Amino acid sequence: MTNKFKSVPVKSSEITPYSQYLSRRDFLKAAGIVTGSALLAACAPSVTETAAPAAEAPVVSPGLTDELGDPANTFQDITNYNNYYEFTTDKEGVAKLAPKFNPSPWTVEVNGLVNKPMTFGMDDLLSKFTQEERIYRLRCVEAWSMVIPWTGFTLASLLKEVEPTSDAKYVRFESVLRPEEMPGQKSPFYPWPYQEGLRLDEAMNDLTLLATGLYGEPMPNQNGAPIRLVVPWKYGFKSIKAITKIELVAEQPSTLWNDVGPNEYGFYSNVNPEVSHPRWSQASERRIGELGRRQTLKFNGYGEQVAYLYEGMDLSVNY
Ligand SMILES: Nc1nc2c(c(=O)[nH]1)N[C@H]1C(S)=C(S)[C@@H](COP(=O)(O)O)O[C@H]1N2
Ligand SMILES: [Mo]
Repeated sequence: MTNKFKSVPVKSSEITPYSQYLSRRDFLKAAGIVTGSALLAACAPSVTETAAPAAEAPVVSPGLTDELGDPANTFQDITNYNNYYEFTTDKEGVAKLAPKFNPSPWTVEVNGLVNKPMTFGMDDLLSKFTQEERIYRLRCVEAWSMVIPWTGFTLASLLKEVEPTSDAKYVRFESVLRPEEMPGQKSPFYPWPYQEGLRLDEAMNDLTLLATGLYGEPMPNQNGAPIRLVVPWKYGFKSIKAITKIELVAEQPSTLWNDVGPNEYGFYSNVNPEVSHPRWSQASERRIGELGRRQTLKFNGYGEQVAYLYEGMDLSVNY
C-alpha cells in the first residue's frame, strides 16, 4: 500500500512536549523533510514566528491540516470532548475525571495465535517502533467528527514482530480494568473491560495505527493514555483506548458495543453515509468547532486505501 499521508518518521527521542512542538516542526522543515502541513504552514500566517512557546496546553491549532486540507481540531477540543465510558458517559466530563488515572508503568501483552508471544513496556514500544505523525479524521458513530494529529506506529509493525500463525484470522484488543481509577467501570450497564476487534487484514492495513501521543505530546489520559488504537475509516468506538492486551484469534471476537447493541453497532462499523444507524442518519456529521454540517464520506474519506478489504461484501449486511 502506498501511503499518501506523507507521514514523517519521528524518533521517540524527538517526541517533544507541546511547548517544543512548533520548533520541532521548524526543525523538520530545516532538515528538508516536507510534510503536507509544513507546505501549508509556509504560506499561512506563521504561528511559529509570532507565538511565544506555550507553557501550558495550546488553545489554538498551529495550522495543521489533513490531506483534504481541513484544519486539525485544537488541542483544547480534542482533550475536552471525549467518549470514554470507563470514566463517564458525559463527553465534557471525561477530562475532569481523567487525572485520577495513572498510565505508568504500563505493559501490553501480545499473544494468542502467534509464534512469538511478547509483553512490551511503553519504553520498548516507543524505542522499537518508528513513531510517525498521522493527521486523521475521527468520525464518531454519534455523527460528530474531529481532525486529530496523532503520533504512533503501525499495528502491522507490531504484529510482524510476534509472527501471527496461519490460523490467526482476527485481532482482539482489551482495555485496562481499574474501577478504582475509572468510576464509570462501576456501572453495571457495560460489560467491562472494553474490548474490540479487527479482521487480520484490517489490522495489517497501513492506516491502522497504535497511537502513543497527539500534538507531539504523550497521549493525554482522556484520549486513551498511554496507547490506543486508531482505525480512521471506522466509527470511533472501534479505536479502543488504554490497551493492555492484543490477542490473535481464529474467530471473530466479541466487542463491547456489539454485545450491548447488536442491531446498532456491527463488528465492521465502517463509516458509511448510505447505511443509517437505526436511530439516526449517518449521511452527515458535525465537525467539532464548525457551524453547520458536512457530508459524511464513505470510509471516512479513506476508500482508496481500504475499499479493497470489503470487495464482494454487502456493507449494509456487514455493518
Ligand atoms: N476503552 C475505550 N475506548 C474507547 C471508548 C471508550 O468509551 N472506552 N470510546 C470510543 C468512542 S465512542 C470514540 S468516538 C473514541 C473517542 O476518542 P477521543 O476521545 O480520543 O476523541 O474513542 C473510542 N474508544
Ligand atoms: Mo464514538
